[in-house]
Amino acid sequence: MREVYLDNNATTMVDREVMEVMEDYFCKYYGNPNSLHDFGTKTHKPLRKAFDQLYAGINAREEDDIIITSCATESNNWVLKGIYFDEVLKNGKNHIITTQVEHPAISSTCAFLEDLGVEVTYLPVNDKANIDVNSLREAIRPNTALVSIMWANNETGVIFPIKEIGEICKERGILFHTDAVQAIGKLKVDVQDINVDFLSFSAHKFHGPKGIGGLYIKKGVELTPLFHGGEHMHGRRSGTLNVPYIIGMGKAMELANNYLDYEENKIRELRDRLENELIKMGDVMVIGKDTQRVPNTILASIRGIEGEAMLWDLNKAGIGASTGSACASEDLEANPVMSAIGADKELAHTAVRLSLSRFTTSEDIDYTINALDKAIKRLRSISSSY
Ligand code: C6P
Repeated sequence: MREVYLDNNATTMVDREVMEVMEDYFCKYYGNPNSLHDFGTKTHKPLRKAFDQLYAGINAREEDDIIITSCATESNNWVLKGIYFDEVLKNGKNHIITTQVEHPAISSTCAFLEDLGVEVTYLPVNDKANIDVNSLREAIRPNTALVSIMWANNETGVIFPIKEIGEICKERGILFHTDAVQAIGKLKVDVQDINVDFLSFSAHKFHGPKGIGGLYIKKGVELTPLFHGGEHMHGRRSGTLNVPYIIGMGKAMELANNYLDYEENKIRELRDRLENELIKMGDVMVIGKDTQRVPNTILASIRGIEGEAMLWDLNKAGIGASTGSACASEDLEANPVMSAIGADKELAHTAVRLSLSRFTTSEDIDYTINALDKAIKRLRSISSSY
């Protein structure tokens, strides 16, 4: 049976080229980069190269920081909890603005901070699954410490107006963080083109290894560390560097940027074909269809069919998809983004997310269209609500 992986917003396959550059740094050049002997110092050059690839990948300046973390969840937690120390406790700025559709790495951390007395405004999304910058303008208060808004939504793929948001934050003198996990490798991410103070990313979303990510911090911006210890990464995040994974993430970032045009053209074309054929199957609504979206993502509501039932049929056909965020897949709550755009409970339970990558082929799409058609016919024939 053919296997088709369409859950690339959850995680991606590690690129073979990434595996190859990592290999030697497990058993051959395994020294601690802080050690003075050759085992340690031999890691310096490849690490330098990896950092250069990361800086070039997001167009950071030499004087900015890119701090290695274990994943975007850590990067996001660090920004919010660091702001709690730096702005809430020290400066009495007690207000954070975010959206109703952030990943739990933001929303759960905000809920945790609310328990500590921080006020959080969750901006709504409109029926196009996008946010209205006027609602941001209206939400800003004199004590707003931080705006944290994702670059592209992981469920719908909708691209938020990050440039405008950055300008508003600059005008009002407010720190701005963006979770760019779903933007890297799908869009040009240029930290000099937008006013952003912090930007989070995770390597496994762009064909790098799991368990490594980063936080860009603009030159001169303070952020109290979460990890104190051996003063690694200029004292901003202590802990021995994960040499092979950093080297892999650097390579993955370089490749992600090399493939941007391919994503924008070929992957968008495959995504659009899949989406249009799905819509033709009837009573299918694509969330954010007329909004700017990353090229690889479809979040569709297929009327009369529970998302989980659809996943089951697709899985039996060898196709991996999701009903939304992978970390929410075990609870049977309705898709939270569907709820945020105002879908009723029944509709919100019909969400299916299909996300492609540069390894998705035209044959994969033909196969998926056929499997979707069969699954929709079968499931609707036994549905009590269709
Ligand atoms: N989203 C999804 O299925 P980690 O797990 O730390 O590498 O990435 C967390 C994360 C943060 N922000 C965004 C926008 C994300 O999409 C994710 C991961 C996956 O949508 C898994 S829950």
